[in-house]
Amino acid sequence: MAARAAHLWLLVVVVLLGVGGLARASSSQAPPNILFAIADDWGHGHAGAYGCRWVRTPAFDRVAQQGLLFHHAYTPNAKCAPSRACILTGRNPWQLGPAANHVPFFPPTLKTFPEVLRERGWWVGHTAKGWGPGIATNAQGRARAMTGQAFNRRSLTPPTTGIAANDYAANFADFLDAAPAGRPWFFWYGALEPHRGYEPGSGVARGGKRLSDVDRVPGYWPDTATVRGDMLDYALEVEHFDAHLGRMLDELERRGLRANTLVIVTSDHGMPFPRVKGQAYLASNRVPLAMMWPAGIPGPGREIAQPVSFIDFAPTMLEFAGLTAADCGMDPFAGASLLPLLAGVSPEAGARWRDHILIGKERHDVGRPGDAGYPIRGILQDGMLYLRNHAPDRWPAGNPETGYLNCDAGATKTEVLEARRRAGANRYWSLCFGRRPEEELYDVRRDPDCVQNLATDAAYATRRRQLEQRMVTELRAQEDPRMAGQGHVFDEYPYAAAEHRGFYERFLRGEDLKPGWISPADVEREPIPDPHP
Ligand SMILES: [Ca+2]
Repeated sequence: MAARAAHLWLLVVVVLLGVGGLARASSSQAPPNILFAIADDWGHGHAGAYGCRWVRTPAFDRVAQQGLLFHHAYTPNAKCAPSRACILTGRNPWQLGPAANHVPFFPPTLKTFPEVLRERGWWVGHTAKGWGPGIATNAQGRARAMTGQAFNRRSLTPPTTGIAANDYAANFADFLDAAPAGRPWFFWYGALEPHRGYEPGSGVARGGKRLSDVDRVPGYWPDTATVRGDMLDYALEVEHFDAHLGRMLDELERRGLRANTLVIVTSDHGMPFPRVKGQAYLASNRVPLAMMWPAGIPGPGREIAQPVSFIDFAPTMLEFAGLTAADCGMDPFAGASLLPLLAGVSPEAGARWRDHILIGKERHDVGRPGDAGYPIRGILQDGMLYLRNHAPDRWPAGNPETGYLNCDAGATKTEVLEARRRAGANRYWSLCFGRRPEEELYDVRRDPDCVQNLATDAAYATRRRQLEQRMVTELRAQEDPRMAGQGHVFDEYPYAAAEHRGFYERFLRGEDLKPGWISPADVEREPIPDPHP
């Protein structure tokens, strides 16, 4: 079996080299080992390799310099569980049934690529956060190891009160120590940073940063010391993730594994700040991505401009293993193998690569009547982002009277909520928490913050219609239930955490539901006049 996989992999390389006319041939004789490093809530651009000065990421930069840096990598869904489900299955959220949602019951019939690799003899493990939050059991009701065996025994004294005690790099070393000789391995480094909460002021006090280091505050938050400080606390947590990645790269070097290990570094979605995580704007879905594999990726230091999606990872992994989805019981992929981009983009391969990205979301957190979500579908093509809000009467970040549950508590959220309470209205509050029109259209090259909606601008009418038609055509081909008038199924799938199911009604009846991810002060006590725009 292993011999067959290696043989197929070589064939793939030979074919690609033939097509691409590459600088040098691959020396790979076997599938690579794979280190998949995924931060929790780290936004695109916040790395030295992207030119950022206020977040220092020497390990990520090293991977980019010795491999590839991707400029247009996206998750289809900017929330932990659905984003990770897309990675693991190679399918878009609307193709995942209940797993489109955050905190779902993951369907027992939906297989993940690490489960396949494990079946085929790979050594598969993870540390900290794999898929989740939610509940994943097999048909017999037993817990599934969707990212392999857990390695969490090693701990450390965390540098701040907001950082986890898991010694990720030491746990990776334990995984390598336990790896059987002669078998390829796959390791999922699922850091818990830079997820909230943060130690307030830690970016300055412990990171030695200055508020003036932040080169730009996005247009949807006020540029205040509080917001800048919050951004620096986030930066410090990104640096913790990166420091452990650096130790893991050193470990590979020490063990002589560097050459034939594919290292992938990314994040599940954008930063845990208002209007980013949990939404569908450019900063929500665009993620950092770098890959390195000295023995297999020619032309180190290349930068990749093609749009890639998380649905491309699973097909890539199976190609390394010499398998197809049909071979191993996975549902058909919506994504495509990244091998043509890894091998070098020939004009032919470049022309064949996709020209757009589809995004979309259903229910994230609870907090609306009937546990309803906030359904969005979107398409990004040629620098334009088109969004269709399928239930614009609902509140995009959750209802005010339950505390906007799809936005984690933090200093920036508090600042924006307080500003509206003082003045009765506030531009930042409207952008972050207010209701939205049915259609949105942004020129993301000129307006990366997506604050100038062009959907009703006559000059863009043709473009808007083209994008909408393309999006609907693609979604129909992918059998999105919402395109067939069946979108209600996503609201009807039960929220897996029973203690918070039916949240809205129970909270308003006065039950103490302890929603730990928001602050009691986030809850609005007075009705908010916010007519539908
Ligand atoms: Ca996350």
